[in-house]
Amino acid sequence: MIESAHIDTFARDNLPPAAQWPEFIYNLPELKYPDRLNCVSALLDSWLGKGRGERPCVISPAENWTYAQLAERVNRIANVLVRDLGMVPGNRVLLRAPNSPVMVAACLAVIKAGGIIVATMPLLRAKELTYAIGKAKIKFALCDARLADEMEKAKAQASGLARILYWGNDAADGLEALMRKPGYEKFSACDTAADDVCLIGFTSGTTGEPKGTMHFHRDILATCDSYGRYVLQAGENDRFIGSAPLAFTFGFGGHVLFPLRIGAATIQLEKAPPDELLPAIAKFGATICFTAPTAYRAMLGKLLDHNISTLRKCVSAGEALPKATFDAWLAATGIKIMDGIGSTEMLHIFIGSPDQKIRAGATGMAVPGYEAMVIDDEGREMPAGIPGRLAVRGPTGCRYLADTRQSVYVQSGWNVTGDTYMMDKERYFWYQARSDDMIISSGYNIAGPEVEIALLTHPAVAECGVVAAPDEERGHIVKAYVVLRPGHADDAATARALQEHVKEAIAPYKYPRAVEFVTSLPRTQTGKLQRFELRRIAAENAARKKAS
Ligand code: 3UK
Repeated sequence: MIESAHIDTFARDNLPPAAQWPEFIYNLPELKYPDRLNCVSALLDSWLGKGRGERPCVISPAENWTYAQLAERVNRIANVLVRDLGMVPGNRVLLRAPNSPVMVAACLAVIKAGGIIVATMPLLRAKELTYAIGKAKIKFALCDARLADEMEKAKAQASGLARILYWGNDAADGLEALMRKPGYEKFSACDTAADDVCLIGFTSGTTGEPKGTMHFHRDILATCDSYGRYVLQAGENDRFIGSAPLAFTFGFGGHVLFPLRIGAATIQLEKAPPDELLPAIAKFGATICFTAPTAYRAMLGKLLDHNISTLRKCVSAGEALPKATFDAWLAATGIKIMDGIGSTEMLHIFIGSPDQKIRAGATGMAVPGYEAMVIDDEGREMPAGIPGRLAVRGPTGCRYLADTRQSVYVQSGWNVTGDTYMMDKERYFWYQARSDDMIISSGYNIAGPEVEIALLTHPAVAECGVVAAPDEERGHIVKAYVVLRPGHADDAATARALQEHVKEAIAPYKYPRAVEFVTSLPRTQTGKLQRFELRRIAAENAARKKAS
């Protein structure tokens, strides 16, 4: 271990025991980082040294900053953190704001000063904030003043949160006022170790308490130098846009780390639902878009109203990208959506394909720098063509903050993501389902997402979720919750048409025996379908029917 710069050793003290770490591999020359490394020096300050300080860096509806302007904001916030708040290296700092230039600067400032960012989704409530504050022993928070309510409630409930600094309210003791102090324009980066923790990302916690995943300075660069460099292959003139909150590592990587690593520009939108993302792509001339499959689907119907001719690459992650969505987007825009599976534990995408190698319907191949395989329940590697559990390792990996679930995600040195995959002979990985989304009906194993993909090829279907519903006769049956496109009747005839459609698309025994029409589907703040919620509703329904 390299000597840490952390004075507050909490993160290091709460790393999982060495025996439970995944194996890390650094098999690309780019991944051999120096022992002393502050990733913000590499992402931001290095560009000023190379005379590129005047290049556009952060673009937003309200203001645009060059690299030099962002660097100065970062220095000013870092000085406030250290001199006014008394932050020391290793302290955790909670960040609460919609995506915005200041949010980007705040994240980088904490890391530059040797702190650890804990970014939180704007929609989180006091209860969830309190959990993060307690779990990560957070002392300081930087918060957009518009989100003060829940922040103050959390402060009242949580112990240990010493100080919240707000911005955006013109307060005399607010962040901006402190930033203006003379002498704050310069700040030399804390001399952190490459393996000092700089980010704790909480998982969205679909079941159980959220887990805090810990990432080092070198991990931040490693995701840029593996996925960013070899799969995304963006250039310095690219303008990145996207909808994921920076608190979701998909968004932090996609719209902050990847552009900064190559000297490109990032467009920060506070809110980017599909009907705002399209005009923003047109307005700001975005060239690379990061968003979820549902957003691509929703944008499909509105493409004609916007000129998005600047767009050249589209990345999809968070959920499987159905082939129907890939095909329709390609037909409408000429762009092949780059599917990629990533996770909070792995920091970013570890399976995906560069443009030239994309295969419609497959997630892709192991990202250079990563190794992936499919294993059986005993951990044995499965040959091509047999579905099993996905296992990966590479330069990033799972290290939970004080959590016994570490040994669930990491088994024999491999990160086991909880997804069922099949690898083909050419080493492309084909998504089947989350391992717990497999439906067992009359002894058959049916992957809910496979039925969803089949349903989505029917013109009446806008969105759908397929889960197991309890059934006396068969144990469980396949049940589809369907949101219809406008102009289709939510009646028995449509339900039958959808059932017939599935029977023709995939093995007939997989068809949904029950179809229920709904107006929307439950989703997490990261855009994922909450199948467990649908399962709960389906179970409740079944119980009610039985009782009546
Ligand atoms: C699922 C996918 C099929 C899969 C994430 C890119 O989603 C991210 O992180 P989370 O921790 O969830 C991880 C889980 O989500 N998943 C993600 N992408 C795909 N399933 N195809 C995909 N393309 O179950 C995985 O285990 O919220 C994604 C980058 C950073 C991220 N944090």
